[in-house]
Amino acid sequence: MTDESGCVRLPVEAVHDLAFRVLRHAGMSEPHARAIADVVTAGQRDDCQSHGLYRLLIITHTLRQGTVSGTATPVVHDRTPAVVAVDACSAFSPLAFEVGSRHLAEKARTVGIAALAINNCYHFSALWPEIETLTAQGLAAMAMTPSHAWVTPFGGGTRPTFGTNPMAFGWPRPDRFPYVFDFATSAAARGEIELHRRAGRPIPPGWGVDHAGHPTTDPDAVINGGSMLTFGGHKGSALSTMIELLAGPLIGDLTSLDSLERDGGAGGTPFHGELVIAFSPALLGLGDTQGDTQRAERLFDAIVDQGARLPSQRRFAARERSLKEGVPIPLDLYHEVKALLD
Ligand code: NDP
Ligand code: PYC
Repeated sequence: MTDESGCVRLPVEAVHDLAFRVLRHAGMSEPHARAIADVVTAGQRDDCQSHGLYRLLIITHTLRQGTVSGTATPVVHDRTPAVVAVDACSAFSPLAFEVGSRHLAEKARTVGIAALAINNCYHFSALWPEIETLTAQGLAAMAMTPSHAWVTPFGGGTRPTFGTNPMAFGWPRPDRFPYVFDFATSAAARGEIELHRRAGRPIPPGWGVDHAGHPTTDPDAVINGGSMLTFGGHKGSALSTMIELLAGPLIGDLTSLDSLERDGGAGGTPFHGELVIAFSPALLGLGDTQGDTQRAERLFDAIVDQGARLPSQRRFAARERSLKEGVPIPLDLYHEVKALLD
């Protein structure tokens, strides 16, 4: 039943089917259940454990609170030739992205650079699936979003103020996986700390502090009353502030402080907006597309030639393994997810 690492292995389609059934059982409409199942299946397939099937536990918890819509149809507002906004109408974000990204890609191909603002969404997902949707169409792309105020600013702060605020970037590469990075501007995603707590493992130093602001490796002390730290000291703090502003007030939406306040201690998925920007290399360059591609590839070669790896390389390798050997799911997680069908 389990492999040597204690995981159940299922074909990708079976993982998707399990996620879809859990979400339908929890009351979600077919379009939302399918869009969310796509994202959490991709996370599990690519060994992105903090944003794979584990998310179903939090999504269903959030649904039980009754504030999230499992059925709302996203509403598109075509604001300008370069700007589209999608009102998620208090539903989870994946369906809103799916609808909005078609408009975004079309606009970027027409005017060179375009922005998608997703508003009023519950946001739980990794950003790389969205970035890969755009790189697959030959576009470069960036995405960012706040979350709940769990992270204290660099330089003496003790009050959680920023979200874990991920930022992702992608660059299309002909006939190979795109260049993609996607990381929280906290030292690690909240989901990583939660997984350490579930497994009874200490977190690495530098991820968080306890309620008194003392460094700790106890995930529980960080989650309950403590706070998380930014990556890269003052640089992470500034990038996190930028994300709060660009994916918050700039697009008329909430900050992580607002989101946590709105949650009122319920422990649900953060509620706010997301900003996605797409760039057309064909329209922004000077016409030498082949030369531009070669210079980009030379840069990637120069990184890997000296032994460094590209971001997403581990994830893409996990994807290839999962497609060949089945998607590994830790046994306890598998049982918890299946129990959501009871
Ligand atoms: P990590 O710190 O694990 O880093 C993620 C990125 O860095 C990946 O692109 C990863 O590639 C790359 N990377 C890691 N190690 C190396 C290395 N040695 N050399 C080159 N590249 C490397 O992730 P986080 O904990 O910061 O974030 C995990 C996920 O959580 C993200 O997908 C993010 O979107 C999501 N998240 C979502 C939030 C939300 O509000 N929706 C909030 C915060 C996080 P690889 O995958 O191949 O290892
Ligand atoms: O892991 O920090 C996180 C996170 C927040 C919202 C979704 N994931």
